[in-house]
Amino acid sequence: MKLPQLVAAVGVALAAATAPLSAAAQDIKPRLIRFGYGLVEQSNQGRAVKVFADEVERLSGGKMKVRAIGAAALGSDVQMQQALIGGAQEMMVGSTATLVGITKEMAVWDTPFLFNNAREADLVLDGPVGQKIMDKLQDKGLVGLVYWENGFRNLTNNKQPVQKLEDLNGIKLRVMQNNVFLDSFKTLGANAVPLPFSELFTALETRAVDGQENPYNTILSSKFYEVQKYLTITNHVYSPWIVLASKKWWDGLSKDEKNVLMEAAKKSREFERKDTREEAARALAELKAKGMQVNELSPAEANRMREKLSAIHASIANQVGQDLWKELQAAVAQARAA
Ligand code: TF8
Repeated sequence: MKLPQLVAAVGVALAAATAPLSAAAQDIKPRLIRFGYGLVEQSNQGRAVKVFADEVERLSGGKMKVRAIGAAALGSDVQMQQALIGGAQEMMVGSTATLVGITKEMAVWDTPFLFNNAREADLVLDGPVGQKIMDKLQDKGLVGLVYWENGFRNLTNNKQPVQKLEDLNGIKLRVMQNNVFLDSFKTLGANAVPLPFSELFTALETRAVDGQENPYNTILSSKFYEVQKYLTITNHVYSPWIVLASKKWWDGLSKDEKNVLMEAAKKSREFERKDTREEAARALAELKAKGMQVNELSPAEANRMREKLSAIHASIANQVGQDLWKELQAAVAQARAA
């Protein structure tokens, strides 16, 4: 190779490396992506969907457009998952917990007290075990792109402050639609009722249920403080969200188009986790200012709750298989030691 040719070749290689997504040169068609989500636009979920949409548009040189549709206007998590599987909707973000009926392995994320902090969650979710579980969706017609943070869940209700385990007796508590959440709260003595998130506010308002559990962010953005008096800091489980695409649709995309979506998804993940954690750090004070009565559990009561809930572990392990359960435990131990 002569010197000018070499210089040219290096130049091309450099250009490719520094601008891997220069949209014009790529195999990208005009695409309209309907992206559904359950929370309101003014929420950590809504803000991150906006970041994803902007990134997709930027990286594709304006050819790929995301139409973000929030507040469950396209349906509950479960309804949207079905629309993705059927190919009637392209993308969504929602709770991993609502996917357990489709991919049973997703139940591992509902293990009470699995993670001690968000750092552990990030390491395990973004590591090989998180990927392995995400990949299982493909057999069911869904493609998982990234996990976002929903967050550590806390308990609210309208009956009484929950100071001890026994205070849960008789509380009619809305839970997410899966057996782990149902069993967890039955084990704790609550009267657990599965309901889609999209029906929750009304159910609380009309007192069809007494309480619910969600991260501070959601209690704030969904205005649950308007219809709930008591908040108990339980941090009983860390919930991920997952960004999903319809496999039927995804399989018809070019490599470049898939890259745009993956890059944008990763960017949105970094934004979303940071934004969620910042909001969570100030949300409790805001909820108090809005009139919620907040209490912590004494260490002894928190331990009783933990111990009761460990009874659920064996059934989750049975459901997802002992091998995966062991892999998960090893990954958590590794993250904890890191
Ligand atoms: C729940 C979840 C919800 C999410 C959301 C609709 O309680 O925590 O916040 O599923 O995507 O249902």
